[in-house]
Amino acid sequence: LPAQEFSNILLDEVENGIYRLTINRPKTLNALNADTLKEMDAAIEILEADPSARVLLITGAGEKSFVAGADIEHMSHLTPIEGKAFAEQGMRIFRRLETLRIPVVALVNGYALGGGCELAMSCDFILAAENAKFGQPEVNLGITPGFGGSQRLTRLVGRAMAMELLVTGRTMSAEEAMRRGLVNHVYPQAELADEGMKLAAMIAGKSSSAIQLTKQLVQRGQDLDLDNACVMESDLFGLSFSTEDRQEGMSAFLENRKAKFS
Ligand code: CO8
Repeated sequence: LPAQEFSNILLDEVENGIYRLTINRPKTLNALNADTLKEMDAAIEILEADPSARVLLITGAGEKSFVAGADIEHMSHLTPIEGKAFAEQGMRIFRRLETLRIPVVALVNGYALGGGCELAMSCDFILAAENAKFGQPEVNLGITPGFGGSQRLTRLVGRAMAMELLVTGRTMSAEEAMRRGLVNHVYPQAELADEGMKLAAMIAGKSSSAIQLTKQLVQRGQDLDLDNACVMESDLFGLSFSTEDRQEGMSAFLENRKAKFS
């Protein structure tokens, strides 16, 4: 599916190598249905095929919501088997995002509930607007999280707080989410897009090979025991010595100039 045919999301290259994916269903507060997930999958395909891609920003259309969850209207018609398939579809796409070779930054401009919180947690960075709200309210619908929420939340905020959030279904302010280690920074809503671009530009100006290897270390390493994770680190450290960026980065330091990465 080419980007021009998307009707639930927008994908644009804001600047060289900086892509922005906007979930664009403001009438439902950007709820995720199967078609939206399919388009997100196609967008990831486009990014994977573009060697000049450096960073992906993900946000929601409008000023009120990032993503208010999986689409409840859509889910209300699903059989148990279809529900499982829907969960698997989301799970696969969020994992694909999490393991995308370039960094992914969530710009949470409002509600990040259920599937929205799960989407944000699959990103490498979360920048939140002051009015953002995070939570996994599935319990209030008589269901469990289905896009990885119970697992990623527990890894990010620890077991006790994950249990509290999942069992009560309560929402957290952006400030609380930052205190608990979910969010990197909180900004006034009007500044969120600019701050996202600043971070993206900083990432795009650095060595893309070093950043890609670093992402792999963090993403893959967190599920390994320390011995194997450290073996992976020394392997990828060695691999980074094979790059032109390593030559340029070290020469620039020794020659007292700013590095120009290719
Ligand atoms: N799905 C579908 N429509 C939605 C959703 C949603 N998740 N959230 C909001 N909308 C719609 C509303 O129905 C409303 O539509 P309409 O104008 O036609 O009535 C419109 O968006 C605006 O919403 P509200 O009028 O409710 O706006 P408020 O400002 O009053 O409230 C809230 C905002 C608090 C965000 C409220 O809309 C809300 O509670 N939404 C639902 C949040 C929620 O429960 N999310 C979790 C869903 S479950 C989930 O995500 C599971 C993920 C895993 C799935 C696994 C696969 C099976």
